[in-house]
This record gives sequence, C-alpha cells and structure tokens, in this order.
Amino acid sequence: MERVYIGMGSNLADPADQLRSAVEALTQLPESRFVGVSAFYQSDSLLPGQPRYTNAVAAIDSSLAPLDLLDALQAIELDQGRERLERWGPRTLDLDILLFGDRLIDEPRLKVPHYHMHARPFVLYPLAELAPASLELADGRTLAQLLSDCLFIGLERIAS
Ligand code: J1A
Repeated sequence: MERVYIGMGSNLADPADQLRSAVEALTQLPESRFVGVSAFYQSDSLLPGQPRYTNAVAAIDSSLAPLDLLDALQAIELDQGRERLERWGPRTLDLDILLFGDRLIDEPRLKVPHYHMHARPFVLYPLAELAPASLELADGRTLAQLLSDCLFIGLERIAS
C-alpha cells in the first residue's frame, strides 16, 4: 500500500456536491483504503471569466498501479458528467494525482508529482491538512516551505 494524495476541483453543477460524490466514489476504489479528505476551499479560477472553483484534497492508501488508479479516477470524472467541452473551459470534476508514495512518474498520461501543485494555494492548503509539513516534494522543498512561499490570496475555506 502506498499513500496517494488526490486533488479534487469543480466549478460547475454545484461544486461542493461534486466533491462529496467524488469522495463517495473514492471510498469504493478497488485495492485501496480511504484515509480522509480535507476541508473544501473556494477560490477564483486561474483562467479568467469562469466561475469560482471549489477544491479539496483526499488521501487513500492503494496498491493499484498508478496508471490503473488514473483509469479509475478518469472513470469517476466521466461518471460525474465531465464533458470535454473546451480544453480550458469550466469543469464538473477534475481529479489529479498529486503524489503517489514517493514515486517519480514521467509518462505521457501521468506525471507525478503533479507538475503544478507546488505553487497553488488551493492544493497546498488542503494537502497540509492531511500530510506532514515535513513531507518532501520532488524538488527537495518541504510542504511547509512551499506553503510559506505561496501567497494566500482569495482562498476561502467553506463548509464541506
Ligand atoms: C490530462 N495527467 O492530464 S486533465 C489527463 N499527469 O488526460 C491525464 N498527475 O492523462 C494527464 N493526474 O482547481 C498527467 N492527470 C496527471 N487537471 C496527474 C491526473 N482554478 C494527469 N482556483 C489532462 N482551482 C488532468 N483548475 C490534468 N483553474 C489537469 C485535471 C485532470 C487540472 C484546471 C482554481 C482549480 C483548473 C483551472 C483552477 C482550477 C485542471 N485544472
């Protein structure tokens, strides 16, 4: 079993509800044990002109192979009506594998640690609820260091 952190995001169709359904689906994953989920946070979209996002991070312990977990997560996204409208359009559910144990994965379909997580408050704050501050991410910096380097602007903790 390896500890896996999964980033969740939604900015369509009742985002908090999308995240709650995603959590429910994560508890049903094969060869995996659900560990926990952070609070939900709202923030402006990185892309202008879109609704605000709701984000959270979940932790599971899994013995699935990374690409099998990615398949399962993409099935959950499709199941929850994610339409591939436009590449940069709003989304009903995004599931991103942030960390998979201490693996470094560089495949066409899967890059782990997640390429954008290091500077995004809507990933780092919820991750810090579940992971130790001393956790070293790929570039050698700890979660605590990354948090202190990232600007906390407009990230609002909401009821989950
Ligand atoms: C492709 N991938 O990425 S969507 C997929 N590494 O088909 C995968 N570690 O094959 C590939 N986990 O939340 C490569 N997928 C992956 N993501 C990995 C999963 N503003 C991986 N405030 C493309 N909050 C895939 N989000 C990757 N503004 C990208 C969805 C899943 C996140 C858009 C706020 C947000 C976005 C924009 C935001 C937010 C897309 N986020």
